[in-house]
Amino acid sequence: MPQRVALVDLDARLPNLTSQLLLPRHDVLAVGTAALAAGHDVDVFVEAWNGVPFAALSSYDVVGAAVTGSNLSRVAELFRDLRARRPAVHLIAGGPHATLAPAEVAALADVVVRDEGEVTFVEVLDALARGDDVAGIEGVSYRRAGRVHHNGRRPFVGTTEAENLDLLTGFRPRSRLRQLFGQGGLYTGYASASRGCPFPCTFCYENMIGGTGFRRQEIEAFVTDVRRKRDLLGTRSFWLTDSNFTTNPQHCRDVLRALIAADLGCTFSALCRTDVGRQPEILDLMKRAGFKTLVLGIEAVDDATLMRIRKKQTVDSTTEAIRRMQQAGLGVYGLFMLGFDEDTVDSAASFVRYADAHDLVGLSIYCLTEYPSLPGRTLPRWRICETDLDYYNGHYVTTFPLRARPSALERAAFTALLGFHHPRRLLGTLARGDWRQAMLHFAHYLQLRKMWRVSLQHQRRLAEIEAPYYRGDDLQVDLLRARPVVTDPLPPDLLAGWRDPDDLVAPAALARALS
Ligand code: B12
Ligand code: SF4
Repeated sequence: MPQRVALVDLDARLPNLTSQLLLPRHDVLAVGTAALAAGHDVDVFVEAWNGVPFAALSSYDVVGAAVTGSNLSRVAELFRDLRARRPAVHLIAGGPHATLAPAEVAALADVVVRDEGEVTFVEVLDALARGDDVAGIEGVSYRRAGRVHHNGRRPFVGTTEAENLDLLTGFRPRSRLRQLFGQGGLYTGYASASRGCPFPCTFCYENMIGGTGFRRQEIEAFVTDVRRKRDLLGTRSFWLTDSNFTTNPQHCRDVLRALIAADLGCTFSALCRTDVGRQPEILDLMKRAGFKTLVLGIEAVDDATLMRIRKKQTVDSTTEAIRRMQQAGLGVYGLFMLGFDEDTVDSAASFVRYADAHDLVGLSIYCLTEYPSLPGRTLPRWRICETDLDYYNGHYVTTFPLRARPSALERAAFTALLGFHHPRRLLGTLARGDWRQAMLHFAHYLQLRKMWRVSLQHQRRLAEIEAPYYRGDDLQVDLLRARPVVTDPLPPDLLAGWRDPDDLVAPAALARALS
């Protein structure tokens, strides 16, 4: 029997630097398209596009939601409310945080779909329709008798079909003025030419979510996706969701040639690594296909840090790549990471100096993140200072830096970002006739002011949390180890086969001995 399904994409509670891009934050449309093809009756609600009809959701058999760290509290609230209103509704969670932390997400959903949703979600729907258990379905986690069970991982899916935009029930495009003044941003299209990231960077969770490796999307479906979204949204501005658009140079060239041939009149931004600097043909094709900005993971401006975080690039190779992208007529937007043990309050300013020296069109600074419910990766879990996931969007400091107080590091990050995107720079960019960059600075500045107001409160909260742990700017490591903020041990049902050799959360006996 077909299930009546609603798939929901909720924005995060706190503003972040990409809030102005009005688009689904996760690919619920891909999941909905697969469920429709399997014969279910599906509606997709994207908060930024067709809105979420909260009151009507309890009339569905199944409600699925995408979960990131930063929107988890909103999904939890929605699911609690739906459960109270209609106990029989089936609540399914998927998306990146459901993949990383299924035990945590299983506390709020009946079934957690890990990794890609297209095949697993359909199998879950079919099982629900038959009244069967999900125990035999690969790629799901669920609670039974007080314990979370994780079924085996499902192999990644290959090519998927172009997304069905008719699923966006009730979507009425708004004028650009209503988008800007009513929603604080502009519709942005998105599409992916590939999935997966084969790189081992320690600080990034992408290689654990999208899966190590590389899967190409079928090119015709990709171009169809762009065309359909352009026509529906009336936007020509696209964000490509590939973890790294140029991972496979041959596929990348084929995609770019197809975009040039389709002549869609769209502009694109994509995430890239510095390797693209060694691909002059790709850079040339990008320019011809309508690429304006490449978003480059620069991360750090010293080689020791880059080596330690296994980024597999050097400062010199980055600088050379930037030069070549600019020579090809492309703007470079830099992404930097803050919070490594080498970092001080001056690190954020050093990113701005680097960005200025190399004429970047924009920059974003992300604070190193570890998750309270997961084993640490770059830092152990006992280095976490903020446990409220609403702050986990990379802009707020959530770990204890070794050589700076958390509140001071967060202030330094915002000061640097606000300085780089300050309106005084508008004059220079306007004088050069660069409207696009002037708009970017101005939009970032407005958004950063919003985020700064949140940060001021957060800095006060951090100052209280950090007070006992610092002498001057130095973290008292032994004290923190003895009395960490995160005290819960990792649950035994964390995720099958994933153990943390570095989980140093202080045993109670050690804490007592030092108190
Ligand atoms: C592109 C991208 C964006 C785009 C989103 C555009 C879009 N529609 O994808 C933009 C730039 C807007 C963005 C913003 C942010 N992002 Co982002 N983003 C990504 C990136 C690189 C790719 C996402 C993607 O499209 N993947 C391809 C599609 C097919 O996968 P998907 O969206 O995950 O959906 C599949 C499955 O997750 C699952 N699924 C998804 N939803 C659901 C729902 C149900 C019910 C089911 C069953 C299944 C299911 O099925 C889908 C199809 O297979 C990922 C990294 C990655 N590789 O996933 C980071 C990533 C998801 N982002 C992340 C973050 C932190 C952010 C920001 C907070 C950053 C910021 N400060 O601006 C914001 C916040 C977004 C928000 N929630 O408000 C983190 C999330 C970490 C976490 N633990 O949750 C990631 C993992 C990056 C990282 N290295 O840590 N992001
Ligand atoms: S930082 Fe970039 S290259 Fe490294 S794992 Fe994340 S997506 Fe891959």
